[in-house]
Amino acid sequence: MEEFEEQGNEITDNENIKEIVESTIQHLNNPVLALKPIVKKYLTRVQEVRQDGNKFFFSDGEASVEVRVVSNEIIRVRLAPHSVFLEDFSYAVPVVDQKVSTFRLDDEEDYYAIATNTVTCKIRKEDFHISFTENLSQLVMSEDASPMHWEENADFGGYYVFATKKCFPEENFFGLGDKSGNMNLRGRHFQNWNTDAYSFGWDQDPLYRTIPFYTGVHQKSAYGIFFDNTFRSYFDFGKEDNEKTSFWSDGGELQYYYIHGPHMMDVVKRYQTLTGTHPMPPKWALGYHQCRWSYYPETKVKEIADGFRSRDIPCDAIYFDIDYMDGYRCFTWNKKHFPDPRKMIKELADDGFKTVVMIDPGIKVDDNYWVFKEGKENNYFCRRSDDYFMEGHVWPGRCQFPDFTNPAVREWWGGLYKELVDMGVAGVWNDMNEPAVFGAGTFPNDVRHNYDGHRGSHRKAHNVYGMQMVRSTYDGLKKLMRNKRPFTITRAGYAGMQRYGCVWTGDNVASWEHLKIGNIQCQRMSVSGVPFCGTDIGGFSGEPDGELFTRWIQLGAFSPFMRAHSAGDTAEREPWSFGEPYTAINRKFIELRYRLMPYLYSVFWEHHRYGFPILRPLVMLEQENVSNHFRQDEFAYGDKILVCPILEQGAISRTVYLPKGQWYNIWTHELLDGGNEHLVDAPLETMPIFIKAGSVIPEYPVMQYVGEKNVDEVLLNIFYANYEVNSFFFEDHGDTFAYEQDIYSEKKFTVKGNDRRLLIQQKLEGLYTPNYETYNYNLIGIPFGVKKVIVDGLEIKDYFTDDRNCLRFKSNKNFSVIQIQGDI
Ligand code: MIG
Repeated sequence: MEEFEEQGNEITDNENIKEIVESTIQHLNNPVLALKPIVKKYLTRVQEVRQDGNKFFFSDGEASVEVRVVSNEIIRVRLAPHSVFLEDFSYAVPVVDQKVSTFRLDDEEDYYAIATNTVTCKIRKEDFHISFTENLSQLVMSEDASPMHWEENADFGGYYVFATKKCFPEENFFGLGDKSGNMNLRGRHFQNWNTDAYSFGWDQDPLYRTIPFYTGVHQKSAYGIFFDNTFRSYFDFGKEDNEKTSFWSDGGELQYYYIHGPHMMDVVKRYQTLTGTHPMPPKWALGYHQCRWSYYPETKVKEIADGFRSRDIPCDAIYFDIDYMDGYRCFTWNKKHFPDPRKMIKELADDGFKTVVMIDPGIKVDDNYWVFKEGKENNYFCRRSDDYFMEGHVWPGRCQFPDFTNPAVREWWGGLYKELVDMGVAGVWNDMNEPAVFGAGTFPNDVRHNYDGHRGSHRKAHNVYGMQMVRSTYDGLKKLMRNKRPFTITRAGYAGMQRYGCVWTGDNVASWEHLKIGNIQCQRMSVSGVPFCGTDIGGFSGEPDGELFTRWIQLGAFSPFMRAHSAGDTAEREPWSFGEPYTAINRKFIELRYRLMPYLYSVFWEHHRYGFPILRPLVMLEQENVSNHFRQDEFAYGDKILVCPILEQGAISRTVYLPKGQWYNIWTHELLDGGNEHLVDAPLETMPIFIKAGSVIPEYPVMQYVGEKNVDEVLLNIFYANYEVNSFFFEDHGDTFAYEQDIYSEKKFTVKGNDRRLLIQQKLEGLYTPNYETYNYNLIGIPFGVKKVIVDGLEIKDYFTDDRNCLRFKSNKNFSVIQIQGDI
């Protein structure tokens, strides 16, 4: 045993001994490692503290810990085993420091305490345990179970780093982005290593994206941990030990942010203040997208486009998967299948279709191919540590791969889209950027990356490769499109990826189980800071029947990103492929998507501007109700609409839990009390959808694509409530960045009713004036006989009650107060 040096804490507790013995045995079983001593070290007693502005440095004589007050609610912790911190650089968090009102350090007998107005971070002197307490309730939100520790990595340099925290009884966990299986993460173990996971299964791990951020909820309160480390990382939520939660990684710095709630919504919003929100997408991107591997030749594309228009099924985008290229060479066209792409794209655009094309990272090794030549001449491709190029086989055959972690490469790559943009391409789809390589899976660990000047091996850069690719795509398109909003979609990514594009969940399967997986995945991405997400509607591989496809379209109508996609070897898969009654139902739900477009667009704005997620699982609506920690089917779409997809074959009804408050069934207008479960009818032509009482839901006329028609009037659906509810309605030009200069209109509606009156108020803000003049009202659920309608003091005679018992009238869009009066 003498070659095993145990330094640091005197290890008395059994758990730690078990851990050491186990890692020792593992170590001895590995013939390479067995020759070297392992050194597993723990922080020991705190010996000194030093303050530098909002940073506090604690030392045990050898190792140092930095505790940095980022804001009143966010505190960052970093560990430096030999007191030398790594350069402070992160792809996820562009700017660390935010506003803090006050903070102070207290030197108590047993601990140091750094307190902001909201939270206190305590560092126990005796053993360096770190904990976070909510000031108001004195509740300990998160607390070390053992001190932070590390192990040298003799092969690569650096350390394996570990944090182990207490897992409180009844504590549940949510987030981590791209995971399959149940929403609640408790009792499970996860790994983050971006992986091309074709036809992944329930609970398969890891998948395509890495988002090392989770929210813990216990004692009715929530907090978050963001472990900003790009190496292969691991999370254990009480699996190995019911009372411990740990996270660790194969290198890099032990650096994490504690993010305070107390509500899960606060945690996610604050996480987005660190990693950013999604920019406003071009409005058309919220429409329906049709994709296929692949539509070619041109006649096929036209046939699909005509198929939508001739059947009056709305669609905004058509995708070109890899086969549009010449021998899978990115930025080229197969001239046999697409003799005049410019003309074709123009014709599609004239018919209201946006063209989205795929671009992969693998560049064919071919000295007659300009992209390869430029990359080679400028040394833009990734190299192995012994200086050979990183080569691997992908679709084009032998390929080399740009190092997207190099800013010069990103700039170059962004410019390569010029010709496509000139031709009229409106969006770009980045695939295979885990990065995926046939056979090997991905790059070997020794591949070197620039990492924006903070050089490293593929171990460090792997998980950010895809994010840096889509970043380069997004930034390049933004320049080329002269500040029109780009549309980009990526498969791989890392925390913060939402600043550069939307995502789809990868190669799913046409099965009912995958419909469930996808429903949870989109919600999980949403509470992990990535709001603009969707699944391949219908399932990528395999064959859905009409029922499954229609149920998937219904769910997809409420996914922030709505795209049907299918693999090349499957049967035709357009919304009309299954005949009636499916075609009509699919049309009805795609139309619903377009009718609700102004609502979705407003919800997107609330995300972009204020950090609210678009999809909100029930735990986020009512975290204090522990049964919601286990409910994962129904979700809120924005804060006004509750959706419960039908996930079972043959179902014609299902139970739905409605959160507290009152809810209108969108189909029947029946008013139901929340805080309960209800059995709801759901024959194939409907899906349970509920609107919160008091909501104002703006609606546009159905269009075959966004912008097809001028909006002459906006329909305001107003749902009566006997309490006060606020709603937002956002509008702007829809495709520029003028909103950054405050050129938009934000309307706030307040609805308040009693048993004889309903009051509707509107407040206008912003510098944008929409073109229409009129609101058309549809008032639902008024419990009294209407005697008077008064708009801004003037009585309106022109109102009526329609056959669904809704009160209908019109007014100028600039009203301030409407009063609906019953008998006095
Ligand atoms: O090796 O481009 O996930 O959406 O259709 C497969 C062909 C490569 C994987 C993507 C899928 C896409 C397919 N791609």
